[in-house]
Amino acid sequence: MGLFFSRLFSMFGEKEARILVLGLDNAGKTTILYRLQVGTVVSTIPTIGFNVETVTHNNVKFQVWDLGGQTSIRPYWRCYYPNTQAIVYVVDSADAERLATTKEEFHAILAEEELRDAAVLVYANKQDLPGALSEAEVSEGLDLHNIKTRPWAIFKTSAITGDGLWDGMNWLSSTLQQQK
Ligand SMILES: Nc1nc2c(ncn2[C@@H]2O[C@H](COP(=O)(O)OP(=O)(O)OP(=O)(O)O)[C@@H](O)[C@H]2O)c(=O)[nH]1
Ligand SMILES: [Mg+2]
Repeated sequence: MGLFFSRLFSMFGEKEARILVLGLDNAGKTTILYRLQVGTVVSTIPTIGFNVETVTHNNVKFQVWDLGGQTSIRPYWRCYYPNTQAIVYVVDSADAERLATTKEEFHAILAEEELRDAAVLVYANKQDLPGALSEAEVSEGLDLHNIKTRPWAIFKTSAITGDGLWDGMNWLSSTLQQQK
């Protein structure tokens, strides 16, 4: 039945995509999910487990999985890897101290066989905070330019003001629509 509906959707041009929102704890993942889904800033508590919501944008129906980023729960991220079309990797740009840690987690994700074909959208989040690293600094910190085998992009965002979030989703929807 699920397959029937997904075929029916694709007949009308709507694509479905399963995406994972990953990143260290406190990066802003849950705030971003609900900013996209309900359009407002909700108050969050650290995620233990996951939140999942549907966001439809530019003819793509995204099933968005927001996973908890605390050190002790990062090992469980891999349980969610199968059948993932894209990773949204969220960085707290105001947390320069943990840039090396977030790079390490990011590269572990890129090395996962199950995620080999997943597109990568990076949000350099919390740009509204004074002293936030620039998009170029986050890009360099994550060594993004060495990614050669899959589509990737970085956008500077603020989940509080909403700036940049939809620019990233525009990129993601057009990137996924180009894939079969
Ligand atoms: N100033 C500012 N604060 C933000 C932004 N995004 C998120 N926050 C705040 O950062 C804190 C953590 O946000 P969450 O969305 O809960 O972070 P998370 O990545 O889901 O954290 P875990 O669930 O623990 O992995 C909250 O107090 C948010 O309001 C942003 O763009 N700017
Ligand atoms: Mg969360």
